[in-house]
Formats: sequence, structure tokens, C-alpha cells
Amino acid sequence: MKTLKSIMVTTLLISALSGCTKKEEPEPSTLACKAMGYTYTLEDLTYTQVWADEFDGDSVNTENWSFENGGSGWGNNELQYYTNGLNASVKDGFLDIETRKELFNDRDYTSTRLVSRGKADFRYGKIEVYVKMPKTRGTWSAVWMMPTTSSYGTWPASGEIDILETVGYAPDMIYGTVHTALYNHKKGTQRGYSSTLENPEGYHLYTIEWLPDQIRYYVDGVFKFRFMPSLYIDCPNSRQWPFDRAFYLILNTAVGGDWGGAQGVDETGWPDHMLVDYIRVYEIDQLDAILATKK
Ligand SMILES: [Ca+2]
Repeated sequence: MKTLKSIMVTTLLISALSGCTKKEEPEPSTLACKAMGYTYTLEDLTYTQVWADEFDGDSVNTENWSFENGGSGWGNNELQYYTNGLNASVKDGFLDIETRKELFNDRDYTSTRLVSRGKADFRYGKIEVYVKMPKTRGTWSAVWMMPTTSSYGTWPASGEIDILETVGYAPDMIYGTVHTALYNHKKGTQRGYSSTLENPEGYHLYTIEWLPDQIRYYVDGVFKFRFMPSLYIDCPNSRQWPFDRAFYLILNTAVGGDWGGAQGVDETGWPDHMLVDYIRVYEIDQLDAILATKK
């Protein structure tokens, strides 16, 4: 997923560069190689929990989350209006993002989008989310991360980490993806995985391990994919690896849009629910030692 603002700026940049003869800018030669030169043994890493939302209260904890509101289409021609928390509730230990078919501010659907920006921002570590995703055709749901500050420029230059995405028209499929300046879906070069989920009606545990040189994806404890740019190129820079800055969490269900709406939107099946039991964040106990090994 991405944001409308980001797409607009990207379009402006493309327009500004359209007079150039080169398709790509030259690689900045003065940048140090990122995401390589670290020494550690993956199996020996240990983690300590530093943050969690277990959704144990009776409302969304606004110390952890803000709501991003609006019905702009969000850069993807999405159909929903994101309300100011009206579609998010907490009950019996679960967050429920309820996506409804209802007219609201000239939009035919409503939902809510939670972001932890400025309240829970993280760099490196392990993130776990135990979640059950919507299944109605037309939904497009995601657990994902965006950079707290756009240190390397607007989307996708500062990166995006999609821990999990699902679309209702493929209810047993799951997707995990990263986007960067060079690897992104606008170019068709994004990096990630898709997998068939057994028992898509149930809850599943989605985990990423975000290390200084790779992001590893697991589902129910089973390894699925790693994004490790040093496997592809000799000297990754921020265009392949912007993931050395803090990112924040996003939880949302959209309706329609370029991906979610690719096979239409069902008339029935509303409301639908994205149910989150917990989301937990851990730091790497050995992080400082790993960073100190950088060659
Ligand atoms: Ca819970």
C-alpha cells in the first residue's frame, strides 16, 4: 500500500526528470555500502520485548495509535472512507477493524486505518502480529510499516515494509513485500513472496526479523522469504536499503483499489472484520555488537 501524497510527489519528480536522457540517475559513489559487512550468527540471536498492544482494554489505545482519516482514494483508487476511529473497536482481547458498506462523505464504504507514527516507531528487531484477515471480495487488508521520516525522499525512496497483505478475491493467499527506490511495484521490481495459507479462516502468526542487512519473513514460525540486497548487488545503498531508519506500524482494510478491486467488489459479505489478537515488537539483544562488526 502507499499514500496519495507519495504518489503525487513521485509523479511530479518523474515529470521533472522527463527531460533527462538517462533512465536512472548514476549511483552515488560516495555513499558507503549499506546492508553488508556485518558479522553475526542468526541462530544465536536473542530478543527482548520492548513494545506490544495486546488489545486488552475496551477501546483503541490512543497512546499507541492514531487514525488516518479521509476518502481520497489513497493513491490506489480505493473506495472507502477512513473514519476517525468509528470502525475500530477493542473487545475480548482483540482489535476489530470493521469494514462496512455504508454511505459516508460520498463514499460507499467505511473503514479505519491505525498508525503508530510518533507513538511507536522502531528500527530493527522482531515484529509479530497474530491476526485474522477479511475475506470479502473487494477487501484489501494490510499490516505494514512506513518510515517515520522520509530521510531518503518520498515513496518509495524511504522504503515500505509490508509484513502482510491480503485481498479478498484470493482468500487463501498471503503476501509479504518490501519496496525501495529500485525495488517497488511501480517498476514491477518489488521484492517479496506470496504463499498459500492453510486454514485461511483462522488466526495466523506473521513475523518479520529486521536485521541490519536483511528482513526475514515467517508465517506460523515457518521461514518464507528474506530480503537481503547484498545477494543481488555488490554495494547496496539507500536505493536498495533504506531500512536503517525508524519505521512505524499501520493496520488497515481498504475496499476496492488497484489491487483489492481488481476482480470487483461483492455486494454481500459486509461488514467484514480484520481481527488482531496482538502485535508485539522485540529488540535484538546483540544489536550493538552486530553494528560494531560493520566492515
Ligand atoms: Ca489480545
